[in-house]
Amino acid sequence: MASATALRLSSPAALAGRSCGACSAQAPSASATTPLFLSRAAKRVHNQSGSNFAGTTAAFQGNSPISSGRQLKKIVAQAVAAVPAAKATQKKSNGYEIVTLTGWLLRQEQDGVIDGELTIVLNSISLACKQIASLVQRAGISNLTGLAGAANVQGEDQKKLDVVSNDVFSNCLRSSGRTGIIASEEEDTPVAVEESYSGHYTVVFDPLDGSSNIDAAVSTGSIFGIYKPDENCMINFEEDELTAQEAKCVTAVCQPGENLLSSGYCMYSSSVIFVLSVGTGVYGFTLDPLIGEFVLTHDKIQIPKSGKIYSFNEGNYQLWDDKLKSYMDSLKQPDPKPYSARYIGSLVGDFHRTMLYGGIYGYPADKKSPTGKLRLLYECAPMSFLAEQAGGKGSDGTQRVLDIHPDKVHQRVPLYVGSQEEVEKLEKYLRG
Ligand code: FBP
Repeated sequence: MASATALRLSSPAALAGRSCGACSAQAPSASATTPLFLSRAAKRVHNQSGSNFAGTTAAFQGNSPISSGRQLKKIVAQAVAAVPAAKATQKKSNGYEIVTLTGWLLRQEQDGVIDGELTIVLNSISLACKQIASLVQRAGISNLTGLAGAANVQGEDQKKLDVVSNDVFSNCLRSSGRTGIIASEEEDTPVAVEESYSGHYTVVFDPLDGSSNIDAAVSTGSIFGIYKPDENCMINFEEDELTAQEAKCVTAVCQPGENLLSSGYCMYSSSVIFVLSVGTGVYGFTLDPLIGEFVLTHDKIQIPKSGKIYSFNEGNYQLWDDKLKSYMDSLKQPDPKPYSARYIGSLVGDFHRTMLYGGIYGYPADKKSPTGKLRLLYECAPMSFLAEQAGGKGSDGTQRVLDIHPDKVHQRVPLYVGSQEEVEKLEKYLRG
């Protein structure tokens, strides 16, 4: 720093016409009383406090001559304190600001929560959901209702829209170039993606859940889960025989939900809502059909700790074991009011309501389905990941669903998911 004496000698003229390094504001024409020293000091205060140059210099006018560095520091501190703090240049909201899913994902990427590849995979999934939303909404007028005339690996008659949604989902994931292995509820075995360019994420999905509701235009949904690529399961298409490939694929997808990086669902109902988590809470985006974008509408969803709503297919009551029957009977005791029953028969619709209102959704094991009906990989694990991210719980009645290590791709497990206290209450009954 130049010594005080040198600066005192410099001519005010030298100052004239100089501009501020920070905001290029013109330095006021130097007057006899504003040596260079002062203007440097003024510039520093200006840069520090963001106040306008003129205002800062004025703050110095009454302070010359300066004899020491210490005196200068004192004057700078006073000046900073004296200069009215510039109003934070808050971008004036024009009321049109929206946070789209793409924008939100880029934000997560910038914050290092996810990488660029995962952003692309999630964007490709949201594109698939937009396509399926329009197909579902027009199913009745585009002859897409009814059966496809084939059965899936679980022997269930596939709906036309099951098959079409599966194609849409697979195509979007493949063309993202960032998926290594994909596994669908509608496909017998997971498949390795030859078009994989980088990222090589493993994606499991139920392209259209609640298909029994499609023809009645009652809410349905798509569900997905994303796992990080498993180095040991990298497919070498040149060398690996098909069997070796398949073996690696099965290994890659048979991971406990605990390893999920992200999961979510898209609900096709009165609104089309895309809900996901990338491990930092749960967010919901509603499709704005006018702009074709998912817009943030549910910021950091929290499942209420308890909720007096239960969602079970009580038609199976007689097939349940006694402990579960006594749990169900307890919900109907008026203390003071009994629980309310709500059951759409579509996991995505029933789960979405449970996320927002609280309560419990359950699909138990019973004499007809001894291991339950819902698939661990495509339905139970992704929903339990979301429930936990929203402060709720996902259980098979005795353990955390996310701890279950799948031993087959289409494994089924009982599912109880929703408000923490409600799931714990059920677990207590089942422990007896
Ligand atoms: P799909 O994936 O084959 O549609 O089956 C799942 C599901 O439809 C869930 O969405 C729903 O909660 C449950 O099955 C309904 O089963 P049920 O008709 O036996 O109550």
